[in-house]
Amino acid sequence: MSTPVENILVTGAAGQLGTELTVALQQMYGKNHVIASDVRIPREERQEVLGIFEKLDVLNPQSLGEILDKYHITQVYHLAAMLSATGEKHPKHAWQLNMQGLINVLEAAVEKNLHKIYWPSSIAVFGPTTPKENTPQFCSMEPTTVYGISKLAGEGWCQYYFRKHGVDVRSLRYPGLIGYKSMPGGGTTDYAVDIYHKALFNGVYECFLEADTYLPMMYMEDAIKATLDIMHADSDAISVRTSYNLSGMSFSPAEIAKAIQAHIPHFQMHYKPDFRQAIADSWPRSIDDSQARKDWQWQPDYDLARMTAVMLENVKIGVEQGLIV
Ligand code: AKB
Repeated sequence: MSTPVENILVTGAAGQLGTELTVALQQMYGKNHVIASDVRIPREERQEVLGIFEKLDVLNPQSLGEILDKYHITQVYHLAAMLSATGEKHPKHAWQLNMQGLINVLEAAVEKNLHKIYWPSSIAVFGPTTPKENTPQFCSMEPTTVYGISKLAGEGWCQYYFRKHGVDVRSLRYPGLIGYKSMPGGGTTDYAVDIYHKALFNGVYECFLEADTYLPMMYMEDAIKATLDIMHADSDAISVRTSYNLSGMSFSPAEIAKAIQAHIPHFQMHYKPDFRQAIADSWPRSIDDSQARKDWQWQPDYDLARMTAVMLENVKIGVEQGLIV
């Protein structure tokens, strides 16, 4: 029996994760089977990377349905969302986009009998009443940001559609994601990407978090691996239908600065905390991801030192050659 052809739609494909995930999916399924979409038409360089592209507002269920039909889509990686820091500036729109967008995709999954859905959650689902160190899979969750509230509610919706309608939706609680191929936008963990650019080209960085603010983080290659691994695991192995804790590394701004100074000794860091400090303070310092390790054999490959070496080398090449999209 031959395996059915999978046609994949990625929403929010022009974002930091979407850009890299789209490329990884193209390598796995073939360029003609991956349709990138975003609410905005990306710059030409990024469009070239994304391949087949459709402008799509996930808040419009009719447009979503038309694209699903047009390309005979069988799986959706639904990434379109507003992140924590921007969400605090536009709380109602963040709620609408993050919640209604997800519900539109889950409804379409039922109506069109889609094979699988991927939807990212975040460490933002945790809050001040959550244990900060080695945060367990199941614990008190009282998020303080609109983004976190929407992710926690979204996890509930995913589990509901799985139980009630049998939608095979899978999800990971990403920590801050760090990669060199594309820039993040609107998150509290974004400093950990920006710092490499400023270290290389200015020799100094002003950090919007305090020196000792530990946060869970992950190198992009690990995040892509985790995403593809959970999506390819046997359905029976997925015991968590809300979202899995996922851990790569944890570090503070002072520690990433020290890791950079091992390569660029004159690099200087200054601290000027802003409103994002309160968001970071409400999140865990480290994550227990033993359930993911047990269920689908998750294991990260990168620590801070290894990631820093790769980031410094590739950000330099990327910026000089205009490869960062
Ligand atoms: C953010 O900072 O908002 C995101 C996240 C941790 O989900 N990177």
